[in-house]
Amino acid sequence: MSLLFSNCFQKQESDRQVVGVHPGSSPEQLLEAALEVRPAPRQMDWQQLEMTAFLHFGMNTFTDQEWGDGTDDPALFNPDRLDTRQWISTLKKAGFKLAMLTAKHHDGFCLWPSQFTDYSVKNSPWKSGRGDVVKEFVDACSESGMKVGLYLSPWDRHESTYGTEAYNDYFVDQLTELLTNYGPVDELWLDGANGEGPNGVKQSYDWERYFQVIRTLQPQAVIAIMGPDVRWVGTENGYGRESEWSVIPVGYAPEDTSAVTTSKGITRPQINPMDYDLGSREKLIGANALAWYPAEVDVSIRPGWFYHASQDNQVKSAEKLLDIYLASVGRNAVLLLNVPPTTAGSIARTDSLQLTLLNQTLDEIFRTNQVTGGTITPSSARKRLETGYLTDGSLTTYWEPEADDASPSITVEWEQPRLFGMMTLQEPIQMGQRIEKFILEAYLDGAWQPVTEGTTIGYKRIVRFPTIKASRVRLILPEYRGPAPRIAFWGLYKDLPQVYFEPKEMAFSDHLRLTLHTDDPEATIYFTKDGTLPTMESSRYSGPVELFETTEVRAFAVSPGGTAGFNKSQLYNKARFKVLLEHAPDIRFTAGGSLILSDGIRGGVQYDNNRWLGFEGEDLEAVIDLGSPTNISQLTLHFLEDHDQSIYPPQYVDVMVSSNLKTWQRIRRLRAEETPEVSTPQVVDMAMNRSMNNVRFFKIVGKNQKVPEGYPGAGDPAWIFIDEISIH
Ligand code: FUL
Repeated sequence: MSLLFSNCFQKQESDRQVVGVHPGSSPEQLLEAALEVRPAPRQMDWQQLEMTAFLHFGMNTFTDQEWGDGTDDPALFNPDRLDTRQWISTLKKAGFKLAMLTAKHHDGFCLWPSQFTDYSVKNSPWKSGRGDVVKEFVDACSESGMKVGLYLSPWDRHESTYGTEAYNDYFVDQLTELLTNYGPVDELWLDGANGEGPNGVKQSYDWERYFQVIRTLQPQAVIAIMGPDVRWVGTENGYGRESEWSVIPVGYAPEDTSAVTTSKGITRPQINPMDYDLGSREKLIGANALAWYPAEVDVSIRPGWFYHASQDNQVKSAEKLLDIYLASVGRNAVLLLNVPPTTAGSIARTDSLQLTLLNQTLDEIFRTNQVTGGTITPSSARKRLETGYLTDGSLTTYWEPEADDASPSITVEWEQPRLFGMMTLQEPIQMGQRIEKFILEAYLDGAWQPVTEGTTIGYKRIVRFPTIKASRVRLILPEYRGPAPRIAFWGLYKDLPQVYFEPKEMAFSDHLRLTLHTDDPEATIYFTKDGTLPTMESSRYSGPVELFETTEVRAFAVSPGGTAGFNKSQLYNKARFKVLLEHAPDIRFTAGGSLILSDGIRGGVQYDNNRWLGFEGEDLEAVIDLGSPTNISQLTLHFLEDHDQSIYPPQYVDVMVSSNLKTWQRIRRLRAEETPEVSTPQVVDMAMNRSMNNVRFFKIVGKNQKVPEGYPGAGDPAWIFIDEISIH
């Protein structure tokens, strides 16, 4: 078999970050090549940071924009209370190991006094033009041992040379300033965005030249996103892939294979980071170069990347952040969480509060590894498996079964049963990535039973599953690359006690019997029914609770050790009257029953959010029972209109009344007002204003129509979607 072992640019490191493969290699040869790929030292260091933070700060902060166009006046940038120490100490306390600042975003405004442009802090009133945010940032980092990352946008909407070769010189000059004057930098983030500059022209970026400059000036820095060391995971929602390979084909053309090593410098990997599968065995077929190219998950704690006061109440909760942590760090990636400083120059209180809570939560969960207290027995071991090898947190001590062990597994057993709902696994990735499948089983009721399973592990994999109690569990590794799998770390942890509501959110007519559960049998549940936050002083749950009115129930659980789970809340709405439907809605759009039509809450514009009742091609016919003779002045029906989904309000609605449910008298025909053509979904009200005394029964008949001419699906039966009938 022929492999071209290439050492990527840094010859002295003799690393195997990129391994070239001859075109036409067999699947076995490709697999063997994949096993040879190793992280470069800089990638190894970066991967172990686990939690890194993004700080989007700049002109956009002050103009309340996401993408400035490069024309905003430098005078607008005035962070007179800038407190970079507050940024770094907040992030440090929350467990972040690297902070990355947007030294220049797409608007081109530089947060340091670059000598190559006037569009920078030196022309802002801040510190009379003598300020330097990059310097204050790196100083704060070095004071507290935080690693430094810099984002420098290649797309520049201000710089006049953008779109010409001179811009590549400009970019290199700026990189050189940043990598020479501010001490060590551990990550350089080069975004691929390539829009038009001020002259309406796009730039052809000289990536290889940029990479050379970075490698030369700061060889320990990983080059992310467009660079060869760190890959964008492919989403910005915080969720990585379940199967995440760090060894992937990088798509160099065959004639380029040598280019990853030689005078041409470092070649940019050619991949589609958004592919569902990047590194499976099937994906390796046809590859001519394989690289260690691990994933980074970038996501913002707020909807935007920059700070906007209008998003202060949309900060992700610690509970959501925990989920993101599990789906990034826990899926073989590094988390890059954006926490944008405010116009006041600091991280907002809401954001830092959620970060602190996240940190406490991670501490709680991962403090006690249950595997530590158990007796470990491997199916076989190449060397003796010393105590602690699997739990000491070091990647250099690991377990490896004999190569002839047909079903490698490790068992852990305790004298007393343990509770757990999370598992962490790590491979010693300094020797590559091998595992393709793992299974966790527990010995319960006299037999081995599956608990959870997964595919890749890589640097770290965390899986969450419903809490179980067992005194013997085993980890089976049925599929792997190479002669044997290797495990460097095995952790089993107790999850936070979670509260479940039964039934879930719903409308009820007379009363509702609510039960609360927790997956930790020893935990205590506290709850409130008045909308206030529950504490350990609140009611203690001891059995089903009867609800007679619309109620918001809030609850949390506490384990005997004092570990509290997240607060959960559910709203139970008492329906104001009964609605009986002549025909049932479509099975997909029942919203849990017709009571939802009178629960006092309108559906919003999303047709499939489980609040709307949907009827396809048939009329809507409903009888309303107000319970007793009532004086009313208005009846309003709320329908949805969403042309893409063929949802239209009825052609007309007949409103009828009755005193005996037998004879009906039509009192009004309602028509929807002609609305101007809208492409976005909207709620359409059809109202009858009329004072009536002593009515108890109404009937409404909504005439379904065909999708009108000129709309998608014209001539087909339309859908009627209704939520809420309001009667006053
Ligand atoms: C993107 C940019 O366009 C966004 O503004 C943000 O900086 C994000 C992290 O990268 O490509």
